Amino acid sequence: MSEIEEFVVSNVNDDPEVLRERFRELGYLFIKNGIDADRCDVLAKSFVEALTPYVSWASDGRSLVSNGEHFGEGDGLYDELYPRLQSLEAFHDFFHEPAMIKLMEIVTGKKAFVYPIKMARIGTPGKIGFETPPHQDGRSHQGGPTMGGIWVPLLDVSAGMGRLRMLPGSHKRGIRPVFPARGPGLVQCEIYPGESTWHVSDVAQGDVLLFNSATVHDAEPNTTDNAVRLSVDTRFSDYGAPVYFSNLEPHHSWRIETLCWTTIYRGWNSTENQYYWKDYPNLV
Ligand SMILES: O=C(O)CCC(=O)C(=O)O
Repeated sequence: MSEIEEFVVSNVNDDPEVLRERFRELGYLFIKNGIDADRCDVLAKSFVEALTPYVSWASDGRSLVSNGEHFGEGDGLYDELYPRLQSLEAFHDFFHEPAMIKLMEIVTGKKAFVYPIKMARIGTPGKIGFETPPHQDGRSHQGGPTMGGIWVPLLDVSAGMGRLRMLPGSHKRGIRPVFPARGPGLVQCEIYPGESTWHVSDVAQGDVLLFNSATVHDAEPNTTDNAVRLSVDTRFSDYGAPVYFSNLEPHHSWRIETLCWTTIYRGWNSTENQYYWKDYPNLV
């Protein structure tokens, strides 16, 4: 039986050494109002436009509803819609803004390198059992101990909508064996005896979660009638750490033929965040 505690809250202006020590201890940082909520709002609006008519604004104008067909990663409708999100320049730029890099550098204590692979998550209801299973990004992204994950809700996420959960301290026990599972990644890692307390909270637009590559995390099921959870995430490391080649390709490009950088970059205004990793010194 698992128990739930709220995330330990951090603030971007806390002493960086205190934050790093907390990260070392818990394996994650939950930074309240870590980035400007308006930036999330702008990106959410572009996403919703791209997801029309399947996802639209609820009457409160601040949350989303699913209109009809529910879909998860790998479903036909997902494969049709996902390239539209991946093609948005603002989505990729989002993680290269100075405020984002600053958060990553709290963790690394050094110059950060943002992974090229960027993930957008559209959590519709009606897909119970297909939510993100407990996993470690160190395995899925072949990342070393200094790789981290950064996850940002583009709109508020409350209980029932598929909140992201962290297993505090789990990073201290290394990369774990896995077995097949449903949901993103298709594998689930072992949870060891005694690991029963998870951390999770309602999160607001602009909050940020940063987590160690070995921290076990998963998502709760979206049990709402029609609320959609929208979030984005990527990986980062200290500049110079090895970056495994699969992270240089667009998310889901291994399955969706139209997902390649040439197609994604078509229509972008700037080349600044295109192929920016070409001179990275440690691609493996
Ligand atoms: O948003 C999700 O459901 C999955 C996110 C995740 O697992 C990650 O960012 O590593």
